[in-house]
Amino acid sequence: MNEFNIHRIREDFPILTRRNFNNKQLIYFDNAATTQKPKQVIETIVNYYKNINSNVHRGVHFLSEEATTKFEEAREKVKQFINADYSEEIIFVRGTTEAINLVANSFCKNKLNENDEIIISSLEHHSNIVPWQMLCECTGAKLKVIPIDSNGDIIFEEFIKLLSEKTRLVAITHISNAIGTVNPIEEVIKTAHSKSIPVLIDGAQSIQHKKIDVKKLDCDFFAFSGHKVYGPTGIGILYGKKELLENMPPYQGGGEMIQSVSFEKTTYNTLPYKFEAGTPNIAGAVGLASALDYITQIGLDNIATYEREIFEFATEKIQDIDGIKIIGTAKEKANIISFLLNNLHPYDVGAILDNEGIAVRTGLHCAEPLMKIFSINGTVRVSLAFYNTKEEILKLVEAINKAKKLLT
Ligand code: C6P
Repeated sequence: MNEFNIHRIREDFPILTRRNFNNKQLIYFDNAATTQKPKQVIETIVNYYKNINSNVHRGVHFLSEEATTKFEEAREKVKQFINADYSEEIIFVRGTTEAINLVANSFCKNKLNENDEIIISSLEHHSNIVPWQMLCECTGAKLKVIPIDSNGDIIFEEFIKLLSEKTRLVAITHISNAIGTVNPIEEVIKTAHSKSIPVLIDGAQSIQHKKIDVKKLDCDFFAFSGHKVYGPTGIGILYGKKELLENMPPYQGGGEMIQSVSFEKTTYNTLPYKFEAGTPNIAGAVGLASALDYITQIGLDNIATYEREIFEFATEKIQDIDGIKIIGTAKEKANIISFLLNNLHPYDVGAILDNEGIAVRTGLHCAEPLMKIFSINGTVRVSLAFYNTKEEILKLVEAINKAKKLLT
C-alpha cells in the first residue's frame, strides 16, 4: 500500500492555494458538483494540445495516429478501472447526463408502450428522472418511484412490490448527491435480475469514492462523469454489457458512427463507435485516463480509508453545532453532509461561508423531488474529497458558528 501523504497530495492541486476576494484561503467543499484537477491531469491535457492534437480514426498522418492511440488507450484504461470485459463496452459521452439519455433513447424508446414501467428511486438527481419522464411522455410508459424512509434509505420491500412483468428497467443512483445515502445496489441488481429486469446505475457520486467492478456488480449499465473523478469536464462514460449495446440502435447520427452512407441507406459502425457520432472529446478522454492513473497511484483503498475518517469527523463536528439539522441519516452514507441551520435560508449561510473562503453548494442540488419529500427548500451541502483536511473542517465549523451569530 502506498503511503497516504495529505500534504504531498495537496501540492498536486494548484487551485487549493487560491484566495478569495477577502484574501481568505480557499476551502473547497463542493466536490460533489465537480472535483479539482491535479497538475498531472492539467499537464496531460496541455501536452495533448501542444504536441498531439489531431482528429482520431480519420487521418493517415502520424499525429492522427498518435491521437487515435492515446484515445483508444484511454478507453482501455477506463475498461480496466471498472473491470469491464471488453473495451467496446466503454462508450465516451459528455457525462452522466448524456449516458442516461443515451440509454433512455436507444435501449428503451422503440421498445416501450403504455403497458411498460421504468423504476427509479426518490433519491435521484434530475439527470436520472427527466430522461425517463421524457421517454414516458412519448411512449405512454409509466414511471414508478421507490419511496424512502425518514432517514433517506430506500424502502426495499416497496421496491420489491414495484417490480413486475411490466418493468423494463430499474435506474438508480449509487450515492445520493443531495444527502449522501449509499444505496444497496448489489441487492437491487440481484433482485431485479431475479425477474430478468436490467439495471442502470448512476455512478456520478460513487466512481470517485468506491472501487467499481462492473463485472462483480453485474449491472447492465453504469454511467459516470469524468469531472467528478478529478478529470476534465465534457467527458463521461457509459458502460453497457456488450450483448445489450450490440442490440441497441445508434443514439445520434453523424460521422464516426457510420460504416457506409448513401442517400438511400446508411449502415452503422460497430461498437463502440456506433454510439460516438461526431468528433469526440479526445483531450477529455486523455485527461480522464490521466485522472484514473492518478487515483490508482494513490490507491483507492487509501482514498476510501482517509475519506471515511474525515467524513466521520465532519459529521460529528457539524452535528454538534447547536441549531444544526442534518438532512439524510441513512444507514450507509458517504462524503456528503447536507444540513439546515436553525430556520436560516441555505443561501444566506452559503454566502457567509463564501466570505470565509469556504465553497459549499446551497439549494436543491438538482434533486427537487427529494427536497419536497423532506418538505424543505434546499440545504447547505458539504461534500468532501481526499484533499480535504480536518483543519479545514474545523474552520468550517467556526464559519457556521459565525453565520449563526450574524444571521440570528
Ligand atoms: N451532480 C451536484 O452538484 P453531469 O452534470 O452529467 O456531470 O452529472 C449529472 C449527475 C447525475 N447524477 C448524479 C447523482 C449527480 O450528482 C450528477 C451531478 C452535481 O450534485 C451537479 S448538479
